[in-house]
Amino acid sequence: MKWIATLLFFLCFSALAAEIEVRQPWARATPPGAKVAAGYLEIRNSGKEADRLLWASTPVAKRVEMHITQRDGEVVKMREVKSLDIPAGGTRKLEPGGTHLMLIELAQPLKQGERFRLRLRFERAGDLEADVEVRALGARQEHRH
Ligand SMILES: [Cu+2]
Repeated sequence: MKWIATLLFFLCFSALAAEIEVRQPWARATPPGAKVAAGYLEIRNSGKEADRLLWASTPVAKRVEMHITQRDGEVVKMREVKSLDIPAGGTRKLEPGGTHLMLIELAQPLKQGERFRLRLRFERAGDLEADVEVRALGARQEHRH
């Protein structure tokens, strides 16, 4: 009986996790001495319920924040948010000039061509890991804090 319960739990959990898919995770390479970097990815939710990204972490930085970008006239400002909604049946894009992950207090600069692990925690789907590719320093527009 006990193993059946365990098996059911495992099947339910893996079905749920499969509803969230992380696509094309990447980060911009950083100049020497830089202490922050931006990370981008697409989160696809194929489930019937909305989910939320609650937390992220990586071995290459002390902490990871979720930032949204707001335009106020000529000024572009960034603001930390505590979670990101992922609509049911939708895709949330984190991209340059918009919502992004901010890697704070990098252990060392990110070099083009390197890869690192990123762990993401979702309210419903639980924990997922992504393999992030570091792209060229000049990739797309510049982004300031
Ligand atoms: Cu930011």
